[in-house]
Amino acid sequence: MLDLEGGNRLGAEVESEIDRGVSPPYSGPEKHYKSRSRIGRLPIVFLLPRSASKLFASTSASSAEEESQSQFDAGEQEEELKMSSQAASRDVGHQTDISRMQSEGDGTFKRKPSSFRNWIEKDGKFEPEKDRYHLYVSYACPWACRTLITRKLKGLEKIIPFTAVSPRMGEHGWPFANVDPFPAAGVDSINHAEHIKDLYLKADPNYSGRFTVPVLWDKKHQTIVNNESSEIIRIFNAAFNDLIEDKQKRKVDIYPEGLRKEIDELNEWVYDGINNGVYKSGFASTQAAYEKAVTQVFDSLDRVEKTFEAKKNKEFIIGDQLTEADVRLFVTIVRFDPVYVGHFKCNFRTIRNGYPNIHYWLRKLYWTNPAFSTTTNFDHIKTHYYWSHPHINPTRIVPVGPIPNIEPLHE
Ligand SMILES: N[C@@H](CCC(=O)N[C@@H](CS)C(=O)NCC(=O)O)C(=O)O
Repeated sequence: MLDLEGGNRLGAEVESEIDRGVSPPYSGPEKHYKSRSRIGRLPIVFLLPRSASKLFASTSASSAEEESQSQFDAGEQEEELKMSSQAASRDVGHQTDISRMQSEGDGTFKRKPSSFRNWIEKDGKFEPEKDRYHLYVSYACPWACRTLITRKLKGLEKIIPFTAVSPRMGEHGWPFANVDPFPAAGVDSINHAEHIKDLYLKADPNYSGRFTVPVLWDKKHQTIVNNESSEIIRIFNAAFNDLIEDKQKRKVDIYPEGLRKEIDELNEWVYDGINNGVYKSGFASTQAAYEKAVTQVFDSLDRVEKTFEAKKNKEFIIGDQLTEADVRLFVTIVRFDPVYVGHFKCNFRTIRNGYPNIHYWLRKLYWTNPAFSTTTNFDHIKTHYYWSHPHINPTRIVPVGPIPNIEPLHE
Protein backbone atom coordinates (compact mmCIF):
# COMPACT_ATOMS: atom_id res chain seq x y z
CA MET A 1 0.00 0.00 0.00
CA LEU A 2 1.46 3.34 -1.01
CA ASP A 3 1.71 6.04 1.61
CA LEU A 4 -0.30 8.76 -0.05
CA GLU A 5 -0.58 10.78 3.09
CA GLY A 6 2.68 12.59 2.58
CA GLY A 7 2.35 14.66 5.71
CA ASN A 8 -0.92 16.30 4.75
CA ARG A 9 -2.55 17.41 7.97
CA LEU A 10 -5.35 19.46 6.47
CA GLY A 11 -8.20 17.45 7.95
CA ALA A 12 -8.38 18.95 11.43
CA GLU A 13 -8.42 22.53 10.20
CA VAL A 14 -10.98 21.88 7.53
CA GLU A 15 -13.29 20.08 9.90
CA SER A 16 -13.15 22.92 12.36
CA GLU A 17 -13.81 25.29 9.47
CA ILE A 18 -17.01 23.36 8.67
CA ASP A 19 -18.41 24.33 12.06
CA ARG A 20 -17.96 27.91 11.06
CA GLY A 21 -19.53 27.15 7.74
CA VAL A 22 -16.87 27.49 5.15
CA SER A 23 -15.75 24.19 3.73
CA PRO A 24 -17.14 20.68 3.32
CA PRO A 25 -15.45 17.84 5.19
CA TYR A 26 -11.97 16.70 4.28
CA SER A 27 -12.33 12.98 3.98
CA GLY A 28 -8.73 11.91 4.51
CA PRO A 29 -6.11 10.97 1.98
CA GLU A 30 -7.24 7.46 1.14
CA LYS A 31 -10.88 8.37 0.48
CA HIS A 32 -9.61 11.37 -1.38
CA TYR A 33 -7.65 9.23 -3.72
CA LYS A 34 -10.60 6.95 -4.48
CA SER A 35 -13.04 9.77 -5.01
CA ARG A 36 -10.64 11.51 -7.32
CA SER A 37 -10.61 8.59 -9.72
CA ARG A 38 -14.40 8.25 -9.47
CA ILE A 39 -15.00 11.94 -10.16
CA GLY A 40 -12.34 11.83 -12.83
CA ARG A 41 -14.71 9.81 -15.02
CA LEU A 42 -17.43 12.48 -14.95
CA PRO A 43 -17.62 15.14 -17.64
CA ILE A 44 -15.33 18.10 -16.94
CA VAL A 45 -18.17 20.51 -16.27
CA PHE A 46 -21.57 19.33 -15.13
CA LEU A 47 -24.18 21.54 -13.56
CA LEU A 48 -26.22 20.19 -10.67
CA PRO A 49 -29.83 21.33 -10.58
CA ARG A 50 -30.21 24.44 -8.44
CA SER A 51 -32.08 22.47 -5.77
CA ALA A 52 -29.15 20.07 -5.44
CA SER A 53 -26.56 22.81 -5.22
CA LYS A 54 -28.68 24.47 -2.50
CA LEU A 55 -28.65 21.26 -0.53
CA PHE A 56 -24.91 21.17 -0.83
CA ALA A 57 -24.65 24.81 0.22
CA SER A 58 -26.86 24.38 3.25
CA THR A 59 -24.51 21.75 4.71
CA SER A 60 -21.77 24.32 4.81
CA ALA A 61 -23.62 27.50 5.80
CA SER A 62 -22.81 29.22 9.12
CA SER A 63 -25.52 31.13 10.98
CA ALA A 64 -24.29 34.44 9.59
CA GLU A 65 -24.28 32.98 6.14
CA GLU A 66 -27.72 31.44 6.68
CA GLU A 67 -29.01 34.91 7.48
CA SER A 68 -27.53 36.29 4.32
CA GLN A 69 -28.87 33.20 2.55
CA SER A 70 -32.46 34.05 3.45
CA GLN A 71 -31.98 37.66 2.39
CA PHE A 72 -30.50 36.34 -0.77
CA ASP A 73 -33.45 34.07 -1.55
CA ALA A 74 -35.75 37.00 -2.24
CA GLY A 75 -33.65 38.40 -5.03
CA GLU A 76 -32.07 35.12 -6.00
CA GLN A 77 -33.69 34.55 -9.35
CA GLU A 78 -33.21 38.13 -10.44
CA GLU A 79 -29.57 38.00 -9.35
CA GLU A 80 -28.93 34.70 -11.10
CA LEU A 81 -30.48 35.96 -14.29
CA LYS A 82 -28.35 39.09 -14.10
CA MET A 83 -25.18 37.11 -13.52
CA SER A 84 -25.82 34.61 -16.27
CA SER A 85 -26.90 37.21 -18.81
CA GLN A 86 -23.80 39.26 -18.04
CA ALA A 87 -21.60 36.20 -18.39
CA ALA A 88 -23.40 35.08 -21.53
CA SER A 89 -23.33 38.51 -23.12
CA ARG A 90 -19.77 38.10 -24.34
CA ASP A 91 -17.32 35.29 -24.91
CA VAL A 92 -14.74 35.26 -22.13
CA GLY A 93 -13.23 31.90 -23.11
CA HIS A 94 -9.88 33.47 -23.96
CA GLN A 95 -9.81 34.83 -20.39
CA THR A 96 -10.88 31.61 -18.62
CA ASP A 97 -9.11 28.85 -20.50
CA ILE A 98 -5.45 28.75 -19.47
CA SER A 99 -4.56 26.41 -22.33
CA ARG A 100 -5.52 29.25 -24.71
CA MET A 101 -3.25 31.75 -22.95
CA GLN A 102 -0.70 33.30 -25.33
CA SER A 103 2.94 33.69 -24.41
CA GLU A 104 5.05 36.60 -25.69
CA GLY A 105 6.49 36.51 -29.23
CA ASP A 106 9.78 35.04 -27.93
CA GLY A 107 8.01 32.31 -25.95
CA THR A 108 8.34 33.93 -22.50
CA PHE A 109 5.52 34.01 -19.97
CA LYS A 110 4.52 37.47 -18.70
CA ARG A 111 2.14 37.67 -15.74
CA LYS A 112 -0.61 40.30 -16.06
CA PRO A 113 -0.95 42.77 -13.17
CA SER A 114 -3.96 42.39 -10.83
CA SER A 115 -6.86 44.82 -11.34
CA PHE A 116 -8.70 45.31 -8.05
CA ARG A 117 -6.38 47.16 -5.70
CA ASN A 118 -8.51 48.70 -2.94
CA TRP A 119 -7.44 48.88 0.69
CA ILE A 120 -9.40 48.16 3.87
CA GLU A 121 -9.08 51.06 6.31
CA LYS A 122 -11.04 53.03 8.88
CA ASP A 123 -13.16 55.84 7.38
CA GLY A 124 -12.47 54.52 3.88
CA LYS A 125 -14.95 52.96 1.44
CA PHE A 126 -13.95 49.54 2.78
CA GLU A 127 -13.89 49.64 6.58
CA PRO A 128 -12.59 46.84 8.79
CA GLU A 129 -15.68 44.89 9.92
CA LYS A 130 -16.43 41.37 11.07
CA ASP A 131 -18.25 39.09 8.59
CA ARG A 132 -18.30 41.73 5.89
CA TYR A 133 -15.50 40.32 3.75
CA HIS A 134 -15.18 36.87 2.22
CA LEU A 135 -12.04 35.28 0.86
CA TYR A 136 -12.11 33.03 -2.20
CA VAL A 137 -9.08 30.80 -2.62
CA SER A 138 -7.71 27.67 -4.14
CA TYR A 139 -5.62 25.39 -1.91
CA ALA A 140 -3.62 24.67 -5.03
CA CYS A 141 -2.60 28.25 -5.71
CA PRO A 142 0.57 29.56 -4.08
CA TRP A 143 -0.63 33.18 -4.28
CA ALA A 144 -3.95 32.35 -2.62
CA CYS A 145 -2.23 30.27 0.06
CA ARG A 146 -0.22 33.32 1.11
CA THR A 147 -3.53 34.84 2.18
CA LEU A 148 -4.74 31.67 3.95
CA ILE A 149 -1.50 31.43 5.93
CA THR A 150 -1.62 35.10 6.94
CA ARG A 151 -5.32 34.85 7.86
CA LYS A 152 -4.43 32.04 10.26
CA LEU A 153 -1.26 33.66 11.64
CA LYS A 154 -3.34 36.73 12.49
CA GLY A 155 -6.29 34.85 14.00
CA LEU A 156 -8.76 36.14 11.39
CA GLU A 157 -10.66 32.86 11.05
CA LYS A 158 -13.85 34.20 12.64
CA ILE A 159 -13.61 37.60 11.00
CA ILE A 160 -13.00 36.58 7.39
CA PRO A 161 -14.53 33.24 6.31
CA PHE A 162 -13.27 31.63 3.14
CA THR A 163 -14.37 29.30 0.36
CA ALA A 164 -11.99 27.04 -1.55
CA VAL A 165 -12.64 26.13 -5.18
CA SER A 166 -12.09 22.76 -6.84
CA PRO A 167 -8.48 22.36 -7.98
CA ARG A 168 -9.57 21.32 -11.50
CA MET A 169 -9.42 24.59 -13.41
CA GLY A 170 -11.06 23.89 -16.76
CA GLU A 171 -12.24 25.86 -19.77
CA HIS A 172 -14.42 28.12 -17.58
CA GLY A 173 -11.68 28.66 -15.02
CA TRP A 174 -11.95 27.78 -11.32
CA PRO A 175 -15.22 25.93 -10.46
CA PHE A 176 -16.96 25.77 -7.08
CA ALA A 177 -18.05 22.42 -5.59
CA ASN A 178 -21.59 22.57 -7.04
CA VAL A 179 -19.96 22.31 -10.48
CA ASP A 180 -17.09 20.02 -9.50
CA PRO A 181 -17.52 18.46 -6.03
CA PHE A 182 -13.89 17.79 -5.25
CA PRO A 183 -13.10 16.94 -1.59
CA ALA A 184 -12.50 20.06 0.56
CA ALA A 185 -13.84 22.39 -2.16
CA GLY A 186 -16.82 24.55 -1.15
CA VAL A 187 -20.01 25.98 -2.58
CA ASP A 188 -20.28 29.75 -2.88
CA SER A 189 -23.05 30.51 -0.39
CA ILE A 190 -22.41 34.26 -0.69
CA ASN A 191 -22.82 34.90 -4.41
CA HIS A 192 -24.02 31.50 -5.59
CA ALA A 193 -21.44 31.61 -8.34
CA GLU A 194 -20.51 28.54 -10.33
CA HIS A 195 -17.04 29.73 -11.24
CA ILE A 196 -14.65 32.40 -9.98
CA LYS A 197 -15.27 34.29 -13.25
CA ASP A 198 -18.87 34.96 -12.15
CA LEU A 199 -17.57 37.05 -9.24
CA TYR A 200 -15.38 39.16 -11.49
CA LEU A 201 -18.21 39.72 -13.97
CA LYS A 202 -20.56 40.65 -11.13
CA ALA A 203 -18.04 43.20 -9.83
CA ASP A 204 -17.32 44.49 -13.34
CA PRO A 205 -19.24 43.16 -16.36
CA ASN A 206 -16.55 44.58 -18.66
CA TYR A 207 -13.65 42.97 -16.80
CA SER A 208 -11.00 41.98 -19.33
CA GLY A 209 -8.24 40.44 -17.17
CA ARG A 210 -7.70 36.91 -15.93
CA PHE A 211 -10.07 35.36 -13.39
CA THR A 212 -7.56 34.63 -10.67
CA VAL A 213 -7.61 33.64 -7.02
CA PRO A 214 -7.31 34.95 -4.38
CA VAL A 215 -10.35 37.24 -4.40
CA LEU A 216 -11.27 39.35 -1.36
CA TRP A 217 -14.98 40.07 -1.68
CA ASP A 218 -17.01 42.80 0.05
CA LYS A 219 -20.56 41.66 0.85
CA LYS A 220 -21.67 45.22 1.56
CA HIS A 221 -20.73 46.79 -1.77
CA GLN A 222 -21.02 43.46 -3.64
CA THR A 223 -17.66 43.86 -5.25
CA ILE A 224 -14.05 42.74 -5.21
CA VAL A 225 -11.91 44.71 -2.78
CA ASN A 226 -8.60 43.30 -3.89
CA ASN A 227 -7.30 40.38 -5.97
CA GLU A 228 -3.57 40.86 -5.41
CA SER A 229 -2.19 38.49 -2.79
CA SER A 230 0.80 40.64 -1.85
CA GLU A 231 -1.62 43.42 -0.89
CA ILE A 232 -4.23 41.19 0.76
CA ILE A 233 -1.58 39.84 3.16
CA ARG A 234 -0.61 43.39 4.13
CA ILE A 235 -4.28 44.23 4.68
CA PHE A 236 -4.67 41.14 6.88
CA ASN A 237 -1.48 42.01 8.74
CA ALA A 238 -2.71 45.39 9.94
CA ALA A 239 -6.32 46.37 9.10
CA PHE A 240 -8.31 44.14 11.47
CA ASN A 241 -6.16 44.38 14.61
CA ASP A 242 -8.90 46.04 16.71
CA LEU A 243 -11.27 43.15 15.95
CA ILE A 244 -8.91 40.27 16.68
CA GLU A 245 -9.76 38.64 20.02
CA ASP A 246 -6.56 36.63 20.54
CA LYS A 247 -4.08 39.13 22.02
CA GLN A 248 -1.03 37.21 20.83
CA LYS A 249 -2.26 37.01 17.24
CA ARG A 250 -3.33 40.66 17.25
CA LYS A 251 0.31 41.54 18.01
CA VAL A 252 1.71 39.38 15.21
CA ASP A 253 3.38 41.64 12.65
CA ILE A 254 4.81 39.98 9.55
CA TYR A 255 5.85 43.31 8.01
CA PRO A 256 7.59 45.03 10.93
CA GLU A 257 8.79 48.61 10.46
CA GLY A 258 12.46 47.79 11.17
CA LEU A 259 12.70 44.99 8.59
CA ARG A 260 10.66 46.50 5.76
CA LYS A 261 13.59 47.51 3.59
CA GLU A 262 15.16 44.05 3.85
CA ILE A 263 11.80 42.33 3.23
CA ASP A 264 11.03 44.46 0.17
CA GLU A 265 14.48 43.85 -1.33
CA LEU A 266 14.28 40.09 -0.81
CA ASN A 267 10.68 39.89 -2.05
CA GLU A 268 11.68 41.47 -5.31
CA TRP A 269 14.25 38.89 -6.44
CA VAL A 270 12.42 35.97 -4.78
CA TYR A 271 9.27 36.93 -6.72
CA ASP A 272 11.04 37.22 -10.05
CA GLY A 273 13.39 34.27 -9.70
CA ILE A 274 11.34 31.82 -7.62
CA ASN A 275 7.60 32.58 -7.09
CA ASN A 276 7.05 33.72 -10.66
CA GLY A 277 10.27 32.09 -11.87
CA VAL A 278 8.82 28.56 -11.74
CA TYR A 279 5.86 29.75 -13.85
CA LYS A 280 8.22 31.38 -16.37
CA SER A 281 9.95 28.02 -16.65
CA GLY A 282 6.76 25.95 -16.88
CA PHE A 283 4.83 28.25 -19.21
CA ALA A 284 7.72 29.02 -21.56
CA SER A 285 6.87 28.03 -25.12
CA THR A 286 10.36 27.99 -26.61
CA GLN A 287 13.52 26.10 -25.58
CA ALA A 288 15.46 29.34 -25.16
CA ALA A 289 12.80 30.98 -22.96
CA TYR A 290 12.61 27.84 -20.81
CA GLU A 291 16.37 27.53 -20.35
CA LYS A 292 16.70 31.18 -19.38
CA ALA A 293 13.85 30.89 -16.87
CA VAL A 294 14.93 27.59 -15.29
CA THR A 295 18.52 28.83 -14.87
CA GLN A 296 17.19 31.90 -13.06
CA VAL A 297 15.13 29.65 -10.76
CA PHE A 298 18.20 27.68 -9.65
CA ASP A 299 20.44 30.75 -9.40
CA SER A 300 17.83 32.25 -7.08
CA LEU A 301 17.50 29.05 -5.02
CA ASP A 302 21.32 29.00 -4.67
CA ARG A 303 21.10 32.57 -3.41
CA VAL A 304 18.42 31.66 -0.84
CA GLU A 305 20.51 28.67 0.30
CA LYS A 306 23.55 30.94 0.79
CA THR A 307 21.42 33.47 2.66
CA PHE A 308 20.45 30.76 5.15
CA GLU A 309 24.03 29.49 5.34
CA ALA A 310 25.23 32.91 6.42
CA LYS A 311 22.56 33.23 9.13
CA LYS A 312 22.74 32.00 12.70
CA ASN A 313 18.96 31.63 12.94
CA LYS A 314 18.05 29.28 10.10
CA GLU A 315 14.34 29.16 10.92
CA PHE A 316 13.52 32.45 9.24
CA ILE A 317 14.79 33.96 6.01
CA ILE A 318 15.13 37.44 7.56
CA GLY A 319 16.16 38.27 11.14
CA ASP A 320 14.92 36.23 14.09
CA GLN A 321 11.21 36.34 13.41
CA LEU A 322 8.62 35.13 10.96
CA THR A 323 7.92 37.72 8.26
CA GLU A 324 5.94 37.89 5.05
CA ALA A 325 9.19 36.97 3.26
CA ASP A 326 8.90 33.48 4.84
CA VAL A 327 5.22 33.23 3.87
CA ARG A 328 5.91 34.22 0.28
CA LEU A 329 8.86 31.85 -0.09
CA PHE A 330 7.14 28.90 1.66
CA VAL A 331 4.22 28.63 -0.77
CA THR A 332 6.58 28.04 -3.70
CA ILE A 333 9.09 25.82 -1.89
CA VAL A 334 6.43 23.46 -0.50
CA ARG A 335 5.17 22.89 -4.08
CA PHE A 336 8.64 22.49 -5.54
CA ASP A 337 9.39 18.77 -5.19
CA PRO A 338 5.76 17.58 -5.65
CA VAL A 339 5.02 19.74 -8.72
CA TYR A 340 7.57 22.19 -10.10
CA VAL A 341 10.40 19.64 -10.50
CA GLY A 342 8.24 17.56 -12.86
CA HIS A 343 5.41 19.64 -14.27
CA PHE A 344 7.34 22.91 -14.72
CA LYS A 345 10.63 21.14 -15.61
CA CYS A 346 12.57 22.77 -12.74
CA ASN A 347 14.69 19.66 -12.40
CA PHE A 348 18.35 20.61 -11.92
CA ARG A 349 17.86 19.25 -8.38
CA THR A 350 15.16 18.85 -5.73
CA ILE A 351 14.83 20.83 -2.51
CA ARG A 352 15.17 17.66 -0.39
CA ASN A 353 18.37 16.51 -2.11
CA GLY A 354 19.97 19.76 -3.19
CA TYR A 355 19.28 22.45 -0.62
CA PRO A 356 19.81 21.35 3.02
CA ASN A 357 19.19 24.75 4.58
CA ILE A 358 16.04 25.51 2.58
CA HIS A 359 14.86 21.96 3.27
CA TYR A 360 15.31 22.41 7.04
CA TRP A 361 13.54 25.81 7.02
CA LEU A 362 10.63 24.35 4.97
CA ARG A 363 10.09 21.36 7.29
CA LYS A 364 10.48 23.46 10.42
CA LEU A 365 7.70 25.84 9.30
CA TYR A 366 5.46 23.04 8.07
CA TRP A 367 5.82 20.70 11.05
CA THR A 368 5.82 23.24 13.85
CA ASN A 369 3.41 25.97 12.71
CA PRO A 370 -0.21 24.99 11.90
CA ALA A 371 -0.71 28.15 9.81
CA PHE A 372 1.54 26.47 7.24
CA SER A 373 0.55 22.79 7.51
CA THR A 374 -3.22 23.24 7.72
CA THR A 375 -3.31 25.42 4.63
CA THR A 376 -1.24 23.01 2.53
CA ASN A 377 -3.34 20.42 0.70
CA PHE A 378 -1.12 18.27 -1.49
CA ASP A 379 -4.06 16.61 -3.21
CA HIS A 380 -5.36 19.98 -4.43
CA ILE A 381 -1.85 21.13 -5.31
CA LYS A 382 -0.89 18.11 -7.43
CA THR A 383 -4.30 17.65 -9.03
CA HIS A 384 -4.50 21.28 -10.02
CA TYR A 385 -1.25 21.60 -11.90
CA TYR A 386 -1.22 18.20 -13.58
CA TRP A 387 -4.93 18.35 -14.50
CA SER A 388 -5.40 22.01 -15.39
CA HIS A 389 -2.67 22.53 -17.98
CA PRO A 390 -3.47 20.05 -20.77
CA HIS A 391 -1.15 22.00 -23.07
CA ILE A 392 1.69 20.83 -20.75
CA ASN A 393 0.29 17.46 -19.57
CA PRO A 394 -2.29 16.21 -22.12
CA THR A 395 -3.01 12.89 -20.32
CA ARG A 396 -3.88 14.74 -17.09
CA ILE A 397 -2.23 11.92 -15.14
CA VAL A 398 -1.29 13.07 -11.64
CA PRO A 399 1.99 11.55 -10.40
CA VAL A 400 1.86 9.58 -7.15
CA GLY A 401 5.25 10.72 -5.86
CA PRO A 402 7.31 12.09 -4.42
CA ILE A 403 6.75 9.88 -1.40
CA PRO A 404 6.28 11.52 0.98
CA ASN A 405 5.20 14.89 -0.36
CA ILE A 406 7.13 16.50 2.48
CA GLU A 407 9.72 14.73 4.61
CA PRO A 408 9.58 14.56 8.41
CA LEU A 409 11.55 17.07 10.46
CA HIS A 410 14.07 14.74 12.23
CA GLU A 411 15.88 17.45 14.21
N1 LIG B 1 -0.84 38.46 -8.84
C1 LIG B 1 -1.83 37.55 -8.44
C2 LIG B 1 -1.67 36.23 -9.17
C3 LIG B 1 -2.75 35.25 -8.84
C4 LIG B 1 -2.78 34.08 -9.84
O1 LIG B 1 -2.14 34.14 -10.90
N2 LIG B 1 -3.53 33.02 -9.53
C5 LIG B 1 -3.64 31.89 -10.44
C6 LIG B 1 -3.65 30.58 -9.68
S1 LIG B 1 -2.10 30.07 -9.09
C7 LIG B 1 -4.97 31.91 -11.14
O2 LIG B 1 -6.01 32.05 -10.50
N3 LIG B 1 -4.95 31.76 -12.48
C8 LIG B 1 -6.14 31.64 -13.25
C9 LIG B 1 -5.95 32.13 -14.66
O3 LIG B 1 -4.92 32.76 -14.95
O4 LIG B 1 -6.85 31.89 -15.45
C10 LIG B 1 -1.72 37.41 -6.93
O5 LIG B 1 -0.58 37.29 -6.43
O6 LIG B 1 -2.73 37.45 -6.27
